[in-house]
Amino acid sequence: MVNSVEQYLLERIEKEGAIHMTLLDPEKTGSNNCAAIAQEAEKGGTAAIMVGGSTLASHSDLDKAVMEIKAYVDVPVILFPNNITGVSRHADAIWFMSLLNSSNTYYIIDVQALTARLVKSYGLETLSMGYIIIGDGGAAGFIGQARPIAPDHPELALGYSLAGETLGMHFVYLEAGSGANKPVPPEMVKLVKSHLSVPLIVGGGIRDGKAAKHTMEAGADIIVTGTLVEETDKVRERIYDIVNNIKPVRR
Ligand code: 1GP
Repeated sequence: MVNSVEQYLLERIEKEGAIHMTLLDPEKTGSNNCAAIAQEAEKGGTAAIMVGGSTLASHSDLDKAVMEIKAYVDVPVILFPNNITGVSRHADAIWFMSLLNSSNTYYIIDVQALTARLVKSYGLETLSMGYIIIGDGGAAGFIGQARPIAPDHPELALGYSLAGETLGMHFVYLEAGSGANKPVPPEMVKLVKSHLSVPLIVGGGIRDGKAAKHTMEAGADIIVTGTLVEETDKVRERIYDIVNNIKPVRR
């Protein structure tokens, strides 16, 4: 196991060009099933397991899922919190994130202030990240009270992304929303990546290797999929299809 999850991610991006992460929502998959899915995703080549969900309410389910995943996989387990409930002491790291285009200060800075002491007391590694909702953003957009950035306004996504980087965030995440009909447009990914210095994460609506490849070629450093593993019993093969399509090309 590496000493620092952030270092591990940066090294894998440097080496492989782009990497994949699997998002597991214990509320959707059932906390009992997360470990088995994570294990298959790891065998398919995913670089990390993210755990969270927009409406996740049970802290005990989160704890259980994280502990079980940790027992079965070697790749890092990173929390993707929706709220105070999204923090577990058993994870390797937490996306310490701000929903930059929320209309509510709760999701920009207040929930972070409420959880920062807890995160520190647990000794959780923090990965600071600017989170930006594109389009309606599905449940994340609704819960996070986002002012959605229209997919045909890449310059707005660029502005918020650069603001996140300039404020010191180490990662930027363009989110179309879990289960989105369409991923973040490649033109938007391309524009943001061409100006950004920190790694760019893109997720929402990516279901296969082809979509992942388009997103990677546009400039994504980290591709996140969630719904994909909820809809199949061939987790390893489906993840491999994505990993295989984003690996060979080096930028
Ligand atoms: C959601 O970006 C992630 O936060 C994953 O989206 O469920 O559509 O893969 P999907």
